Amino acid sequence: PAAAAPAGTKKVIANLFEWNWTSVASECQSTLGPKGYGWVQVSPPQEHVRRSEWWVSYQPVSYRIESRKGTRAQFTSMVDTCHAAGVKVIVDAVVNHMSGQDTPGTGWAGSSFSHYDYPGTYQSQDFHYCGRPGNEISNYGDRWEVQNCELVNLADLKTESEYVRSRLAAYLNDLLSLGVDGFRMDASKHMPAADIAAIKAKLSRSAYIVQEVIYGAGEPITPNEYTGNGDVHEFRYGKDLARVFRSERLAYLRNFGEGWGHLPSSVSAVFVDNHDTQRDFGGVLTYNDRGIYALANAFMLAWPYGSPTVMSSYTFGNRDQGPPQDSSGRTLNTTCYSGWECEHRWPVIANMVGFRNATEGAGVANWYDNGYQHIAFSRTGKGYLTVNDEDFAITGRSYYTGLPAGRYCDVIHGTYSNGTCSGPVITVDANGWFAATVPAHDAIAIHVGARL
Ligand code: LM2
Ligand code: CA
Repeated sequence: PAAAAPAGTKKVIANLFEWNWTSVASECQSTLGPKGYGWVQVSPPQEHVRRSEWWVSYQPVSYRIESRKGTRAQFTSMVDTCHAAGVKVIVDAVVNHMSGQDTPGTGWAGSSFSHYDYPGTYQSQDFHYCGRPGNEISNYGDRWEVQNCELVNLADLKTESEYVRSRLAAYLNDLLSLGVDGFRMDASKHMPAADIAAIKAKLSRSAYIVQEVIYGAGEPITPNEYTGNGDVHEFRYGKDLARVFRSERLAYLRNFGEGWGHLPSSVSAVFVDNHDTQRDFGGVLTYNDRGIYALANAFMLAWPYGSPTVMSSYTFGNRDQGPPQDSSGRTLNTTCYSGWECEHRWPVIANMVGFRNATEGAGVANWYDNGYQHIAFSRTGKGYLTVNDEDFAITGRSYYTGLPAGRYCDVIHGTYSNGTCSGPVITVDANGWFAATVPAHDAIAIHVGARL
């Protein structure tokens, strides 16, 4: 059976894209743990080619845990620190391929390599040479080609071979021995689901698995094929959500998820944007959309579909630009709001993680919409969200929440801590109603975990 969404009540994942290990560790302690994030997803930790772009991480040259993000010792200490803060660690695992550089070189940690030769790890017989032009994938309508040719020149591993499977499993088992809790399986579409299953079967203990299979209309390889191995990223979610916010009606969201043809909720991993879609997919909502981006994340965190990941980016001008780094290429420590966006810290987003945790397991009730851009719903007995994305304030309305009477912190505008609320307080009456004004492009959220 498919692995469930990340286990435990704290299921929200923060994707600290390209953060170095030291910074991830301190973030677990200072923010992720305290705010209720259950997981942190980190960028690929293995040795990679030496260049400045972000995507060097996706060009492995060996499985030494040495990268511009830090050493093996720093990685290990990060895992321990995050665990101590109650945060589990998901590693982005690059297993479909090795590097894509045509000229030989030396990796980050000094391993020499050439295309199709990684001394001590893989040799030429471990790769696919599909025989199509440049050995390159060009037709996504051809299943065989997508899985046996090269994705942007990246040396494509024979994941059907016993040796390759064992070598990949040894890498993943090494990470498990350091305490890692789960893997994002990069480029999963480019490997048959059965190959991933075979690698998973060689793992020394259970781990959360989330597979990257980008849905493409009409393509023969579908996300559904992979659900037997674990969760699968639902790329339609962020695309559809962006379209709704940009050009349609929030009222359409009343059956968002399975009702839209998305994967079954129990195996679906969702996000507003990720490191690829914020660069390449045009149209998804990103940090550049500021308030609307926060509202979309608030909706994702309040809506009980799938396992949500909150993206955390560094600021970039062009798509290849790497993270802030020193002259020798080491990733600099993160400084939020200066070169780094830290969306996961934005008060609306961070506070809605608490909403997600407090409402876990409760269904949707009391849906309301005005037919256009104003919606509201409760999470039965646990929480209530209303989003007004109209260009005007909604005044003089009362909302039926079904929540116990009491005074609740509006976690969109205030932070609840130690029994106090830094923002407005919403009073739910004995019949479960409250009255409030919702400004244009704004929201109100209350939940039983932030009751005064
Ligand atoms: C993924 N999932 O399936 C990652 O999420 C995505 O970010 C990766 O692409 C891709 N698969 C391979 O792991 C990135 C990036 C590419 C970059 C590759 C390899 O989006 O632009 O390709 O990583 O680093 C770059 C150059 C490309 C060149 C290739 C090989 O852009 O032009 O191909 O390196 O040298 C000739
Ligand atoms: Ca492949």
